[in-house]
Amino acid sequence: VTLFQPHIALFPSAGMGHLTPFLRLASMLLSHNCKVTLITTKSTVSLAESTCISSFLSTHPEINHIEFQVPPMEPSNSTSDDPFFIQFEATSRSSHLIHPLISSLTPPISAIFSDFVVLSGVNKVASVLGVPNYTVSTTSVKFLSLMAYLPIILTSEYSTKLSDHNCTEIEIPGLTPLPISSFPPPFFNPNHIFTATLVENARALKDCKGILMNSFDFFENETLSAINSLSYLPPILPIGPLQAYELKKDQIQRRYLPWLNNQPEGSVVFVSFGSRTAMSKDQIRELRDGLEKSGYRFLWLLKTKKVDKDDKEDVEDLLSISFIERTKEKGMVLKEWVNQQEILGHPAIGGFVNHCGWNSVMEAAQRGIPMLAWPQHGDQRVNAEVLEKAGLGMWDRTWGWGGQRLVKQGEIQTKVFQLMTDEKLKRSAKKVGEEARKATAGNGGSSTKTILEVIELLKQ
Ligand code: BUP
Repeated sequence: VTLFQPHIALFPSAGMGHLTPFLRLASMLLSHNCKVTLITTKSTVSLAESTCISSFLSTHPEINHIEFQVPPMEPSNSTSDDPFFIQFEATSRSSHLIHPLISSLTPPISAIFSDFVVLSGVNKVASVLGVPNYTVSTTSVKFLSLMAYLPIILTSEYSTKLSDHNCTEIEIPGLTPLPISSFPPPFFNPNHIFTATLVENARALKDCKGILMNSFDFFENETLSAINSLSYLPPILPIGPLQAYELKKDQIQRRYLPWLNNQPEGSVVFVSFGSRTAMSKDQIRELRDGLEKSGYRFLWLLKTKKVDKDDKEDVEDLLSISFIERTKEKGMVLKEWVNQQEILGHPAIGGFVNHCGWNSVMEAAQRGIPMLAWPQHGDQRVNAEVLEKAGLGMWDRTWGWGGQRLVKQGEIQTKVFQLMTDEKLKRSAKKVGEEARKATAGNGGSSTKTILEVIELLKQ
């Protein structure tokens, strides 16, 4: 008997935050006996993306890889110089062009799993091919519900509200009110490419088959029950936290491992602001002094540029040789790509200072590591609200968006101390970890059941 093997085409968008959940999903689909085609753009914005794609493919030679040449855009007077936003827009505008690349594959495609950012174009391709398109969300359910409502929020009635300084919250049907201070600043400008791209794709949400969320029932319980009753959305399908995939041993650099292995259990603060946060030099110095004054051991992933290829400055120049000397027993500063998931799983890690990129939040959730959230841009303030409510972490709303104001060393020192000593937080974070592992366990976990049901549907 030959069993029908669903063939799923995965189409992520730009940046590690978008690529990572797709690769994790690809690996999961392979383990459930699906055939996978991975569509990536011919050139990527960051070096991390291209390195990651090639090492993933060399570990999984059974994956069919298609490179999609995104046609160059007219040089426009763009509302953003962020290379990731520009790539979002370019990929979004040309996403319908993947049709000839996937229309004659053998076996034929059974479904497309595509990024929210390319949804509108991919829906059209899916409909011509007569297959379902599932959106893979790379953010929290709460932020997704904000994006889904964005076309309505940007109508004139809401725009007036948004520009009224007395208005501090916005109501979205079924959800607890969202503070306006958590709205990504580009949302106040409907012409901003980030906003315009999201609005166009938000309008297409209702036409996809379902939204696969890297989240789990326990973590966003209230939002999940509310959102599933909204008629303008297809089913929301929590399938997370998505699990790390295996890489060949020689592909992983682990300079930090011997150091981490020598640190006492739960003693190290891990500090990382994701793959595309460029912190100012002044802020980096405050963070350096705050960390040192906290007295805790630290592993710090330092970045000064949005795109990794441009990040060339030495750690010593940025932080001073005397700091490196003074803290060499207590701390390690890295300016390279690490295996974050592995670091978070190391017993020495006791707390995580992080920007709240959604992948990082799910990785911390899975391990029950308490977080000090320091959101910088985009969905991150909404994500910080979510993780605080779930009991995974804390944050100080007065720190503002990244770069909005200089957060002083004393404030950082105090919060790091709280992060590492709050026993109640440790217990609630541990509980989150237990629930995350339950959700992804064998056949009985809620997230496992959900993805298996989707695969089953594709076999029919
Ligand atoms: Br940096 C770094 N190693 O050195 P997020 C990141 N990661 O494994 P972002 C590493 O990249 P967006 C490194 O574990 C996570 O899975 C990290 O995604 C991994 O944040 C991913 O956390 C980064 O979502 O993207 O990069 O800021 O802004 O799109 O959320």
